[in-house]
Amino acid sequence: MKKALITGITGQDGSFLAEFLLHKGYDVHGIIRRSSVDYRERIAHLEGHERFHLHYGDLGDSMSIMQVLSLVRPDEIYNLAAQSHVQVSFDAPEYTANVDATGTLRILESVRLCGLADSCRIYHASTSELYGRVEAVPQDEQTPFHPYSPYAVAKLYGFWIVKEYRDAYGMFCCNGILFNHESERRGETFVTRKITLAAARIKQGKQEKLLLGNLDSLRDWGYAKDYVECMWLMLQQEQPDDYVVATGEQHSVREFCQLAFHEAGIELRFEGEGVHEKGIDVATGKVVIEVSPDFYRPTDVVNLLGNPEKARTKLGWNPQKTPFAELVRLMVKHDMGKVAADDAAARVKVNLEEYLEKGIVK
Ligand code: NAP
Ligand code: G4F
Repeated sequence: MKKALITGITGQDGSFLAEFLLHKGYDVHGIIRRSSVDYRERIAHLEGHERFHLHYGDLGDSMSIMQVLSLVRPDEIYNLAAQSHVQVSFDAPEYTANVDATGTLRILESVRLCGLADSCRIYHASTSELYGRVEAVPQDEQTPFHPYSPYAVAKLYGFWIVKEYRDAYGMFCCNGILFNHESERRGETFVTRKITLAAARIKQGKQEKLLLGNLDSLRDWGYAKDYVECMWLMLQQEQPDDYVVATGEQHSVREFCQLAFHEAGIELRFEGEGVHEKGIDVATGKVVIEVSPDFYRPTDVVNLLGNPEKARTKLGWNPQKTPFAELVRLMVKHDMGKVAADDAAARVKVNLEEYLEKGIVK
């Protein structure tokens, strides 16, 4: 039985990858951070599985990484842990560098120090943000990098240190240059999930308006569940290499809004430009989307489109397994259910409080 270690197992990708590897028969180990609240929603359903194990550790702490590595001695490591929010990296650039850049080095060097360099294969979560202020469209493995945020600069170090360990020590390590991938498990402050949740809340009368930043930004959005398969495929090849993982299709934030609101039952019309642009509910004439400069970034990456040809031909991976429209549909469907369920739970709580107050229940 193969053993895999996943850093970032509580995140969107980590949770899908853990399910995928359990299904493949792996013994799955994950590194989690200690927190004062137990927040492991995405992997709660896996806890108790006989081949699922969690260990405390932090990418900022070499000793904890060494400890877990020497205990588990994995065959494969998937290094997904990161401060992954681009906007947050402008507020916490030093922390982002420590986890996303030096944290990657800590994993690689710990593998060497634990004597696993010849046996352990490593996948590293690299990113399309490396293309940043893009020098060509679409982007592939040959396109020059031009990072354009503290996050991207930190991830650029991660990319090169993975390559360096491959060349210097002959280690089997791969960079997956993943374009944006989303899901019903996406963090709620990334733009797609912010939109699908807002569309569901506005439709159900729980929110008046959605405030967004740059509506013109273009992304190549895929489904996270499909992308974790590609991470695994990279580690099953004869030779380590770096691969672009993308759908090859591009949409704007505005288009994402239009489709998500349509799925929620609201047709949108956009009027105005820049900070004055508004999304209007055609049926009611109400403004449901406004632009706020609070969500503009000091430097923004605005034209990402990946060319997944290498992953398609060499790995046999299907970039269009879940088309864009299907991705938006499944996210909105999930969030319509979630908003309704949260509302029902809140009503039960209010009723109970009222009944207790009136002495109807004791
Ligand atoms: P995510 O949902 O934000 O998950 C990040 C994970 O990293 C969480 O499990 C988090 O743990 C963990 N983490 C953060 N800081 C840590 C630290 N100091 N030590 C240990 N663990 C730490 O991110 P994601 O969307 O799944 O992305 C996974 C990886 O792919 C990230 O490296 C991201 O930068 C990269 N990536 C993502 C995309 C995308 O579109 N999703 C595209 C390209 C690359 P907590 O739960 O404790 O916070
Ligand atoms: O959803 P986002 O925050 O994702 P971003 O910045 O592309 O980063 C994600 O994808 C990267 C891969 O390219 C990963 F490496 C990274 O870890 C992360 O998963 O923003 C997407 C676009 C940006 O141009 C942003 O300016 O949407 C624009 N946007 C417009 N309004 C907004 C908003 N982004 C956010 N988060 N919130 C808004 O209100």
